Amino acid sequence: MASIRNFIELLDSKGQILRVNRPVNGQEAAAIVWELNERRGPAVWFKSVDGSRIPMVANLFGEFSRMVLALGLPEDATPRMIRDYYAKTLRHREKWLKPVMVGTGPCKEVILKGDEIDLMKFPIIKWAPFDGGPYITLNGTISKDQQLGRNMGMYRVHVVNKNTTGIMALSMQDIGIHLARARARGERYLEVAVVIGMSPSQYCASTTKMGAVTDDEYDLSGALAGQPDKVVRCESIDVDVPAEAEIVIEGRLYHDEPLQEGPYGEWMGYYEESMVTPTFHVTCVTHRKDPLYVTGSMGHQYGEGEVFRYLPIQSNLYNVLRKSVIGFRDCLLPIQGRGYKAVVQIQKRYPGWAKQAIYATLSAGYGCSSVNWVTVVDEDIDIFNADEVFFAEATRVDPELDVIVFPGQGVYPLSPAARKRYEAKDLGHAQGFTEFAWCSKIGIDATRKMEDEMRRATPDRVLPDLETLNLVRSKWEEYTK
Ligand SMILES: Cc1cc2nc3c(=O)[nH]c(=O)nc-3n(C[C@H](O)[C@H](O)[C@H](O)COP(=O)(O)O)c2cc1C
Ligand SMILES: [Mn+2]
Repeated sequence: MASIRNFIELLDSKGQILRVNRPVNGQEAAAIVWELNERRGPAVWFKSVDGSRIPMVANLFGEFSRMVLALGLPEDATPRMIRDYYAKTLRHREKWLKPVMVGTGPCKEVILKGDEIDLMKFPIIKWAPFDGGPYITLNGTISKDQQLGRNMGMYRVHVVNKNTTGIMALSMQDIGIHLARARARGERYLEVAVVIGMSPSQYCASTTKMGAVTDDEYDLSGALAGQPDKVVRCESIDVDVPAEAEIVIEGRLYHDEPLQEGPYGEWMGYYEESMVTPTFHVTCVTHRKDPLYVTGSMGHQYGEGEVFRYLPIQSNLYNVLRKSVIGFRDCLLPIQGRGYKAVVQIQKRYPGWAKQAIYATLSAGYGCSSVNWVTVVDEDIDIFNADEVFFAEATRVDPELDVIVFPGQGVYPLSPAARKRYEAKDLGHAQGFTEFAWCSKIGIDATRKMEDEMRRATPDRVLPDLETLNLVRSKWEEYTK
C-alpha cells in the first residue's frame, strides 16, 4: 500500500469506516473516537471538526483487525501472528528496501510559505479536556544527520500557534540524538519535517525503535509494504518526505528555546505533567489539494496509542529475549499493562532460570525501557490469557523467595508510577528539557518451583483424567441426553 488513501479505500470496501457528516467540535470528535474504542468499532471520517474545511480521519489503526489489513496479513491473524511477522521483518534486514527519490509528488500540490502558513486551518484538536492544547498525534517526524543518516519517529507535537509547536524530542530518541549533534556542532536548530497521512507501513516504521540510530525507517517501511517508498525533497529544508503524504510541515527545531508544553492525556491512560521540549518554528507547509488530516487518540486501552505501540515494542522485546533468556518460549506486554508490564514464558529445566529471565528482561535495552514489572511463567500458562497469568502469580509465588525488587533507576520520562521526573540540567546532549524519570523495578518468578529451589515442589495442577475427558468431550451428546 503506497499511501494512506489506499488503506482508507480498503477499509471503506470492508465497511470499516464510519462517516460523520454533521459538523462536530473537537470534544465531540474525541468522544466519538473514545466510544468507538469502547465498542472496538471502525475507523471514522469526519467531514468537519471545529469548523475546519479539511476532513479528519481517525482510529484507522485502532483495532488489531485493521492492523492486519494494513500489513496485508491473513484476516484471521492473531496478535501473536502479527507480532511474529513484525519481529521477523525487523530481524531480516537483508529484505529491507531502500526508498527511491522522485522529483515531485502529491504532497506538493499546494505549497505555503511565510504568511500563508496557518496550522489552525487543519482540524488539530485538543483531545482530552485538561490537555494543554491541540496535539498532532500521529506523525512521522523526519530529520537528517550528515553522518547518521535519515530518521523518522512518532513524537507528540503540541501546536502553540499558527506556525509554532513543541516536539517531544527526548535525547534518548533518535531525533534527540540528531538535535544534540546539531548543538555540538554549534548550530542552533535541526531541520525537521512533521508528516501527516503517510502509508500504513510508514506509520508503523515511524513508531519502531530500529536496531541502530543509523537504520533508516524507510527501509523497514519498504519491506513491510513489499515495494520501495517514494520520497521527495522538502521545499525549505534538506529532508526527504513520503511523496504521497497528505500534509508536510517543514521547519526548524531549536534546542536553545525551551517550551513548556502539555499536560497531555497519554497512551497509558493518565495525564502526564507538562514537559519542557524544544521549540519548532514552521518554515513551509505543503499538502495535497484535498488533504485528509489523519490522527488518532491516546488513553484508551484499545485505542491507536496502544495498538500502534504493541507491534514494535513487542517485536523488539521478543527479538532480544529469544537470544538472551535461557529456555525462552515467548513473551508479551499485555495490552492492559500499557507497556509497563511484561510476561515471559520459559521452559525451566534448572533451578533459578526464571530469575535469570527476570534479569534479562529488565536489561532488554532502550526499546523496552518502560517495563518496570516482569512476571515469568512456565509453558503450561498461556501468556495471552490474563486469567492464567493471574493464576500463576497467585499460586506459584512465595514472595520472600520469588519477588525481586530492583532499586530506582532512570526510566522513560512518561511513567505514572515514577516517583519524580527531571528536567536535565545539562547532560551534555540536552539542557533544560524533560528527559527522564526515576522508578524502581520488580521481577516476579511465577514458575512452578522445584525442590532444588529451597522449598517443597509446586504440587501438580488439578486436571481430570485426560483420556476420560477426551472421551466425554467426543461423546458429549450421548453422555448428556
Ligand atoms: C501514537 C504514538 C505516540 C508516540 N509519542 C511519542 C512521544 O511523544 N515521544 C516519544 O519519545 N516517543 C513517542 N512514541 C514512541 C516513539 O514513536 C518510538 O519510540 C519510536 O521508536 C521513536 O523513533 P526513533 O526510534 O527513530 O527515535 C509514540 C509512539 C506512538 C505509537
Ligand atoms: Mn530511528
